Amino acid sequence: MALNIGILGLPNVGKSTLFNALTASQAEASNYPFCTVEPNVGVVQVPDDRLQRLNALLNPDKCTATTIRFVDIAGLVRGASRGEGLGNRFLHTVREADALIHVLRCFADDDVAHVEGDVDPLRDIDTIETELLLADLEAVERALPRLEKVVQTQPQAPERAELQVLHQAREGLARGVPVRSLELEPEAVKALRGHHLLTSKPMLYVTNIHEDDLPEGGASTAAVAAAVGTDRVLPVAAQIESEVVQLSLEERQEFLSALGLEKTGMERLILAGYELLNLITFYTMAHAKLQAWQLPRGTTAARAAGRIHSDMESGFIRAEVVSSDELLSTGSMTAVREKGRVRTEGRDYLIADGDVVHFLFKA
Ligand SMILES: Nc1nc2c(ncn2[C@@H]2O[C@H](COP(=O)(O)OP(=O)(O)O)[C@@H](O)[C@H]2O)c(=O)[nH]1
Ligand SMILES: [Mg+2]
Repeated sequence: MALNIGILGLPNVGKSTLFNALTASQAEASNYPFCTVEPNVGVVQVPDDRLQRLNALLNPDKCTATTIRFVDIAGLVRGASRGEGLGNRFLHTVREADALIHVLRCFADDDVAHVEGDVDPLRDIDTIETELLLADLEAVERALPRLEKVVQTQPQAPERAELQVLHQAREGLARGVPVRSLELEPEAVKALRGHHLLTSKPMLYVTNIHEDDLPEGGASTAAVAAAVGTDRVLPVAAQIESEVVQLSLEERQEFLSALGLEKTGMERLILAGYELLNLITFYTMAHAKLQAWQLPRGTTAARAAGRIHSDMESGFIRAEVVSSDELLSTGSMTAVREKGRVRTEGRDYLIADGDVVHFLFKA
């Protein structure tokens, strides 16, 4: 169950260039707005230093990193919610995403047409957000009549709460407020989940900048940060990134330092995605297989076991836990056991980032 991140934005902003840099695959990066009918999908291994060090220490037969699935979503233009461009076809792909990356064109290049005429990332945010808002408004209005009917005939029906939240969402959307900004109670968020509203998804903004504006991102990135919040913006020079991934690891590091960067755009994007979605990584080592797993922060041990196998959640007995820092500094699994550093935790223990976990369960 890889995390699914949709990359969207106006045509010619650099989505496919970024996608290529991320997946180092060969998605078509061309100058035509509607060239990609089938969304391009790439699965990327999450870079993880800790996993590499655990691998060196534990020497398993197999080592598996977590993955993120990126989808390059083409066809979003002004009027998409009314069916312009690829219209509803692309909206469907957006609905399936866990989170969205909005790529903003911040580079000037007369050879690359801009569908809206000139470079203006704040206007572009507005254009795309409007389409997403309109699509959500339509989805909510389509869902309301059925729920209203149910609640009218059965005032105590469980749909009552859902109806209430939908009204709240509609009211917000009509005022131009995305669902993610409505500050809904967790129960309300749950009630809305089945509607897959586009503006409820966490959104990260990537400003696609000229390399001269690295590493901070220049005036355009600052303007976007002021509008959406600093922690939701990541400056990336997509063109350069797509060249960086062609280099050997050694050359890459040299090239990045020359640009004032420590990590590639892919690494920075994945880290930002983890932050945005509030994810942690934990590890299991069983049957000589070391594996990293993604988890929302605050997940219990029993639920975490269920991520691996449903039998492990239903038959959960206990978890033996050691932090990877402890394990790495102590030097071996046997040594941490001898030192009594392996904790026994129950089903409600909240898994921490970096935990190495051994689940015991009744089969
Ligand atoms: N100068 C410059 N050109 C870029 C940059 N990123 C993308 N391009 C070019 O812009 C055009 C459209 O890029 P593409 O990734 O296909 O955009 P998409 O329509 O958003 O997928 C291509 O010719 C790219 O080479 C950039 O950072 N700087
Ligand atoms: Mg493209």
